Amino acid sequence: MLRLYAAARSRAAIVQWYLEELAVPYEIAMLDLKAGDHLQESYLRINPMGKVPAIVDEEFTLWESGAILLYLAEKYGNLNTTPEARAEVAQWILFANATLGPGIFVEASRDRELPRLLGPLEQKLQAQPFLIGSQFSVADVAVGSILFYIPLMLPVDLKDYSAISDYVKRLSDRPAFRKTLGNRQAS
Ligand SMILES: N[C@@H](CCC(=O)N[C@@H](CS)C(=O)NCC(=O)O)C(=O)O
Repeated sequence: MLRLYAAARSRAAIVQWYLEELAVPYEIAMLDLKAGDHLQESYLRINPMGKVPAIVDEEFTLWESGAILLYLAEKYGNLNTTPEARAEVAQWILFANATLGPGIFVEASRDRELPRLLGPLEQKLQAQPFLIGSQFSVADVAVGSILFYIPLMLPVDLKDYSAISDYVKRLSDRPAFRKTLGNRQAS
């Protein structure tokens, strides 16, 4: 069975949300970061960077949440097979992890990046319910997770971005989300 290496209140919840969406059977290996479980030799063999999440799926080991989301979409999801469609999905996952997250969670860049990044997202979500047209996809898991974290972790009000707020609400109503990311005590 696929094993997800996780820690309380970590980005592993993003991967867990997608596993639930896909109804892929999995088990969780919960690490205690305060106790340094992630720096033990046994875990460094799984992720030499000593970070969660990581997965082991049969014989295959993978770390970095964005790479894991892409892998799960490829293997268990209904990812479109054209290079263009797959690249669009990769674009949103990389945007979430390399541009949106750092831009907003790093205090030094927040004031500059927040309107720059949320403005176009707001426009997109005014025009369509999900990032890639009318269908929920792994792109929404990646970007939606970051958007969900913003008001939880930062003194940032999304009231000027009503389409983004509605989008986060739409994602938060999904059973798989409620069971994982939405249940912050468990995840
Ligand atoms: N870009 C990585 C970030 C991984 C990461 O920083 N994970 C945190 C938990 S959310 C962690 O393991 N921190 C422990 C540490 O850095 O010692 C991903 O998305 O997987």
